[in-house]
Amino acid sequence: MLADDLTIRAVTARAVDLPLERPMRTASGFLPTAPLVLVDVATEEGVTGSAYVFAYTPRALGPMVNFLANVEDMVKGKPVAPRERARDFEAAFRLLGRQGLVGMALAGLDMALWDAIGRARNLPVATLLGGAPKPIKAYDSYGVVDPMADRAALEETLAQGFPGLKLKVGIGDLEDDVAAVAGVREIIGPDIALMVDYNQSLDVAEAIRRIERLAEYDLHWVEEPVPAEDLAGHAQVRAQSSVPIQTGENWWFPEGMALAIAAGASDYAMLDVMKIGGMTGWLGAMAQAEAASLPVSSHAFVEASAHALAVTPTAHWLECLNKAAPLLEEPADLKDGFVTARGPGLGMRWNEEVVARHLV
Ligand code: SMN
Ligand code: MG
Repeated sequence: MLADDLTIRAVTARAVDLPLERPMRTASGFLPTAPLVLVDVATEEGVTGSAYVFAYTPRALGPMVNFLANVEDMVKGKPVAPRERARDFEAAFRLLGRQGLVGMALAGLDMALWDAIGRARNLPVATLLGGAPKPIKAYDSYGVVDPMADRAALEETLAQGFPGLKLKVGIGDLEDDVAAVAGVREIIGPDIALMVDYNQSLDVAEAIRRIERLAEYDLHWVEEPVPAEDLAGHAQVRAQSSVPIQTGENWWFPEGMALAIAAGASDYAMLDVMKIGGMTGWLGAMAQAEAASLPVSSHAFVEASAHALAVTPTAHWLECLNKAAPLLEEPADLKDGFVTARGPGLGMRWNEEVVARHLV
């Protein structure tokens, strides 16, 4: 069956709230669970495409599920052509704007469409996009870390062969950051890449002060030191920082990335396949990154990002933050700290028994 034969029959969205194996504390809030919207697009031909998006808070689950139910009639009977559907949505929601829950929900639909094409052709999405699945260097992503209490977990990360590790900082004062970073660096040794994430919690002056102090621990990057939308602030911090600045998980669509590049806001780009506009949005973003020589890492969404990074010319790191793993028949293919995309499609099939237990 060829993908151009596929016609959308139905869109189903379900909300689940999944306990996290490692609940995540950040300087901008605590995430005890993973609130996810599962999107399934059924076709007339019998193939179903599936993907999930991350709502950050269970309060956003209902509106996203409702919104997807409300757009079903816009795609019903139309071809499974993610770029065309994206254009339709762009036009239909021009007045409303797509940032926020609308864009997040539509990204789930976009990824499910790409998945359907891959399944119909029995090819991984990475292959559809002109590449092939390949191992992508991954780092293990932590929340706030207490080096003493979390020692066993950190040692497990090392035993798994991860070449990098990220922790959240900024929840207390600079001395708290130093204690965490120094403690983790001592446990992991000099050869593992160590990243820190402030989750937008500082102002420019404080960010410059803290980064200067933390630099001696050989940080691979400092992430979102100031509010994500403060592009000029990020550029100011970057100009004063000896550590590379990472931002991007809160860039909305490729257009948001273009503004950040123009502002010189970041040394690296961390794309969130949801906020950047699904796989279709990622393609626009990765072309900008190539033109600007920006190394691209992924944010969450391990399974879809492994496909996206496999075709990204400036691919850098994959964030291993495996929020959906328990819901999947087969979890992401992680070996020796590298993740390889799984097909066909995006390679995700729901474990319906687990889904049923966590439906909201
Ligand atoms: C993050 C991820 C998931 C939820 C909240 C924050 C994050 C990261 O900033 O980089 O992992
Ligand atoms: Mg982050």
